[in-house]
Amino acid sequence: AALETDLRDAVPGRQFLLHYQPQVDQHGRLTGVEALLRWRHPLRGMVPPAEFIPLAEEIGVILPLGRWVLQTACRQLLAWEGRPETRRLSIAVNVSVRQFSQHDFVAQVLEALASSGADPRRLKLELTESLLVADVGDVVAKMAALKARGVGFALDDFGTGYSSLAYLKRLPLDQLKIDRSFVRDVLKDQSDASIAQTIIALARSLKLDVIAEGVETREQRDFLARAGCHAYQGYFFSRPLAPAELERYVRRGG
Ligand code: G
Ligand code: G
Ligand code: NA
Ligand code: MN
Repeated sequence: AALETDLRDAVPGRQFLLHYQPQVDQHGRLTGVEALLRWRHPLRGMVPPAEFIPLAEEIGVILPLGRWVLQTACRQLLAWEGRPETRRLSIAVNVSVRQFSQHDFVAQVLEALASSGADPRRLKLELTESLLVADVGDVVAKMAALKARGVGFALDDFGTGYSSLAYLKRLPLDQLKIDRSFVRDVLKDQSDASIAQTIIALARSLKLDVIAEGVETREQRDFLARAGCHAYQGYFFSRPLAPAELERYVRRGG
């Protein structure tokens, strides 16, 4: 309950901040980042998202917070567009079901883009399969409206939810993200290896990009590369970084 009060009172921009985790291609070159929310609590220190996102969803704070995340990511995009070494980076933003389900969600995203002046083609929204318990027609319509402006979509944590392939076919997605629970034991567990290979093959046949998250070792990366996955995110490349750290990472050349 104390955490709940603090969450209601926390001011985005003061206690919340975004970190950015590098996403790289087969050559290890940085192509974009995933924005990850951090809560710097005045007494508790850094509270991990797993501890406050579910609570923020439950009490509705996720709505103003999610709006702040979109605005902040778009402003960051514009700042990076202004420098040659970061101008091509994309930012992937996590969108909660509750946020996406708002009737004005499309307007919120367009407003964040317009007020920042960021290029919509550099913004990617990460959705989860849990969205598909809602009205799929509404989901598809919102996605189509944003895609028409150039915004991209990734399906996060793919394989952990309950979505059917029939739904998957209807969504105008750009990318599948292989959940890190499959990547973790991909070298030790034959089922995880098969699942990862199947997701990669599925993405390829649906003409979607595929990225693996939670890549922690060279061996995992090599296995995924052999299976046909050429985009990665994980501690092997970098943990999530504050903006200044990300800029240092870029200057070092990854
Ligand atoms: O950073 P970390 O790996 O601990 O994040 C844990 C979870 O919190 C992930 O599932 C991630 O998708 C979620 N998360 C991180 N940032 C955001 C955000 O800005 N909005 C929403 N809705 N979820 C986020
Ligand atoms: O899917 P989701 O958006 O929840 O994933 C992002 C989360 O995964 C963040 O909390 C991030 O800190 C975490 N993460 C990123 N890379 C790795 C990794 O290589 N290993 C593990 N265990 N977690 C990671
Ligand atoms: Na995510
Ligand atoms: Mn994920």
